[in-house]
Amino acid sequence: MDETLFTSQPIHWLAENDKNDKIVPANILDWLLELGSMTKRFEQHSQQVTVIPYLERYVSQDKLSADEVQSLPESPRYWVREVVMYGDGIPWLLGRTIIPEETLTDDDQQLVDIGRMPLGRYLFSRESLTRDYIHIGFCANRWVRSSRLRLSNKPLLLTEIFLPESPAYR
Ligand code: VNL
Repeated sequence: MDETLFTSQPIHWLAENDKNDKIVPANILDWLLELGSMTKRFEQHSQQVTVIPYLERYVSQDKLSADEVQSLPESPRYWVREVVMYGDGIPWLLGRTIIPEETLTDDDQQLVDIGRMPLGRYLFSRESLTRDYIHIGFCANRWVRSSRLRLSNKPLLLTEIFLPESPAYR
């Protein structure tokens, strides 16, 4: 299985100076800069949030985008997880997570085995979680964000595309 949910259109990233409400509508910005778990935020807008993994496998660096290569240390293998997140059965978000193999030590090896558990439930329960940055962009006419996080200082990269039906656009 070589398919990705993230191909067809390139993501355009905004410059750091463009992260303001003159460029990005204020209600959208508030979603994109959310510091907590997107699962929890979505739960405030639906009865039930579900996650269906679409792709979960190790890949070599040549399967990553140029942005991803730039954002993570070189590694022999990376764990890639792509999911669709639904609010009450409606697709709200595409999530892509890239984890260098070196990040998957000790407890954090569980990350390859979380299945339908939303990733945020794991990450935001870890005391060792820190964030380096959030980048904002768009892809076709959907808003996107990318966050580099660390578990005990070991990096991972999350990219989230907000689908048209998501409450971020209301
Ligand atoms: C997942 C869930 C990933 C929600 C996400 O962004 C997200 C996941 C990367 O379960 O993999 O917002």
